[in-house]
Amino acid sequence: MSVLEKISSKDAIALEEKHGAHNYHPLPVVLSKGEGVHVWDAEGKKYYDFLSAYSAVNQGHCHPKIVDAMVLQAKTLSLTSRAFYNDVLGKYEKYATETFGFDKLLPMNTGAEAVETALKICRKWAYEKKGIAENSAQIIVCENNFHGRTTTIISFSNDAVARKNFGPYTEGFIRIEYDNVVALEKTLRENENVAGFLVEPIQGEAGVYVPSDNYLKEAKALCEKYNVLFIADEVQTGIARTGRLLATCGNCSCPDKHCSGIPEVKPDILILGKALSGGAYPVSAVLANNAIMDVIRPGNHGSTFGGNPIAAVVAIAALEVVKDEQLAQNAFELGELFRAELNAFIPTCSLVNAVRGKGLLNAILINDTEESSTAWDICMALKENGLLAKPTHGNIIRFAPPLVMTKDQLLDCVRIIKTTLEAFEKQK
Ligand code: IF1
Repeated sequence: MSVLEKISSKDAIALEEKHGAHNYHPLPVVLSKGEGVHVWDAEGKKYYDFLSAYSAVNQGHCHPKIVDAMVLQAKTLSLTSRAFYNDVLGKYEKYATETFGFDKLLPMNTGAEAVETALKICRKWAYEKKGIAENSAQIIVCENNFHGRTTTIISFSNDAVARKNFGPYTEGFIRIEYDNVVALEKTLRENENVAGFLVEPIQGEAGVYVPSDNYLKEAKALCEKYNVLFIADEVQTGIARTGRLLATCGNCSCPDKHCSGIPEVKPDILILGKALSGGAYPVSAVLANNAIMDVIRPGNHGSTFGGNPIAAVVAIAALEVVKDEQLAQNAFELGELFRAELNAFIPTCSLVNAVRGKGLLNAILINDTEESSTAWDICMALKENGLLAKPTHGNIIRFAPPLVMTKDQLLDCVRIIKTTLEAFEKQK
């Protein structure tokens, strides 16, 4: 029997249970195929994917343009390391910096690595450009942040499960309330060693928490006033997810009509990951202008895989798909429709308190406690009815389908969500 012989969902789960570390508690569904907005389990049952690998698969599963680019490059040249040049990295860097409006890009692989990279750049900038005394730079972060899993990143998390017993923790971070410019100004005023402010434009893990309208703009203005770098973690919100190319959309050149006229918040440092590759490959990046990025010199930072030829062509293709298929615009329009449909339904259903979000990054708040299993139980029922979503906390369900969804498909999904909630309410 070969190692990859076809097995049942039950056996696949048993194998992971026995041989894999138990660092996740997945929904009991075993996926074996994906195409566009759909995935299929090992028994052939078809589902709508309403998680999109936590917003990595914005362009849809196995997008042919991205897959073709990847396969061709994989057959040509996959990895050189940065000890040598390769003939596609520069093309990608030019294309991505032009797309997002920055001078330079530093390529990494995962979101957490890109966040780490941004923190290093910020600290070095503080010592070499701002004139903060060595080892005393502080970076402001927000309560309930999620930026990844490395030792430094969990050091400034306040999620007990993510950080307990992983100490000692990295110093140099000040945590303040999210969506609170008064707290930000107070911290900036009282501490002259602040180098940067790291923020998610919408807090994903916190339950798709959308800040007040002017929060990011005002926070950016405060950062300018105090000569502090505004660092936007758009790993989850970026690449059209929230109905614009970036949730902070500033000087971008995307053709999306919803992008113009929206208050510009141009981060000093932009962090991207996930959908930068359409989920085909781990590709992340940090973007900044020369005055900041030029503090990084040979030997200061790097990665064996960062900027490899496959990553470069995959990212180009993934960004081209976003532009060609106007995914920001589609996410904007379908997001409005989704929230309108659910807002009309919520008064009729005692199980759901609210829907919130932007573009196709949304969540419903379930009328139960954080400790309850209600959101999980509803996700199990949704799965039975052909739609996959995952709770974040016991009483919040995140809804983030691929952005290549059509209006008819979205309405079909709304129907599944409504009928599932209605049935669940009756049986409770
Ligand atoms: C897990 C959440 C999503 C991110 C932001 C950096 C990273 C992430 C804003 C790190 C990653 C993921 C990772 C995944 C769960 C997840 C998540 F629920 F925890 F919050 F997406 F909503 N910045 N988010 O959201 O990127 O290193 O993973 O590539 O289980 O850790 P990564």
